[in-house]
Amino acid sequence: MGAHAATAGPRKIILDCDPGHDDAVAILLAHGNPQIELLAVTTVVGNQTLAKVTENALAVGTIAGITGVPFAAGCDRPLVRQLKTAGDIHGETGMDGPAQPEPTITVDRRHAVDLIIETVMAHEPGTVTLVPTGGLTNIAMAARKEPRIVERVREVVLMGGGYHVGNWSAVSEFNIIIDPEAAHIVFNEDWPVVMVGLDLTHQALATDEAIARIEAIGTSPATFVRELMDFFARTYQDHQGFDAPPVHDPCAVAYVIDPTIVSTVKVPLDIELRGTLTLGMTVADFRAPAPPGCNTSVAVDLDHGRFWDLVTDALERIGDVDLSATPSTPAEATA
Ligand SMILES: [Ca+2]
Repeated sequence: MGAHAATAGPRKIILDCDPGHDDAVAILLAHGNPQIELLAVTTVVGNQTLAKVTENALAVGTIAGITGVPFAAGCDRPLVRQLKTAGDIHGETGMDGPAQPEPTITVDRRHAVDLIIETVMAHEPGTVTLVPTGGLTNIAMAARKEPRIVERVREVVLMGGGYHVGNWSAVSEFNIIIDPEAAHIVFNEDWPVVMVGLDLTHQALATDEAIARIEAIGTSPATFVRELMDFFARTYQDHQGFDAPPVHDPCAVAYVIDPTIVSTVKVPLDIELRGTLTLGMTVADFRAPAPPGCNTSVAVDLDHGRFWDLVTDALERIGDVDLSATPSTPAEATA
């Protein structure tokens, strides 16, 4: 894994997300882990409308006590297809369950696509990793608007797809099927792509033991995660028949932190755009060893214990966050 030995110090990431219960855990893991430097949080339509997932991202940033990190909203519809959202799994707000605080973070005025481009171009080549945990609309748009980001990005570590399993259909996963053309762009650009798909994330179950460890932390961010998981567990039980919910998105962050926790295999990957049964399938060609120059990989095996150690450790480091502080806007209005 030469890519991981290139630079010392924390890994710089842009988290492009659609919170989303598991996106919320991804934000908390990225913020709380000292191996990660969170450069920006960008939002894209997906689990719910852009307005809702952006509000949720700001709420998570507030709960986590994140300061000095820009949060920007991106594309509000897929490139080609009609909008699909996932209210059955994530509820009416996209992050149903816990009460949400009034955000103390305001949204950046830049479009997420511009913020991604500006951030990548402002850093040394090979130092910024993109971590998309929603549909790939913003990332595809950024690659088209400023093609020079492609050779500058260190790698794209995305949650989406699956080489043996789907969740939206028999073979397609939600983040890919909501914008397959965007996924096609991202998977075919000349940058390293690591697909952390359902094959891997279905191993990241929020078991009773994992939740008990988080609950025992006793801080407001930990309680928030426990309440998120209570809701997520019910919808995953009702709609997908899982005994414990798979917490997909932080697996991509965990790979960036420590690739020994999320092992990968190089394999050619492409996106099906025309299948009547297979639209949005991430097609992995395992027939032979990956050819030279293959720059796509799939995540295969999760170390479940060490994954939850990372999440627990991040929440412990974040500690308690005072949510009683009045949002700045009303105070300014009366001043
Ligand atoms: Ca997501």
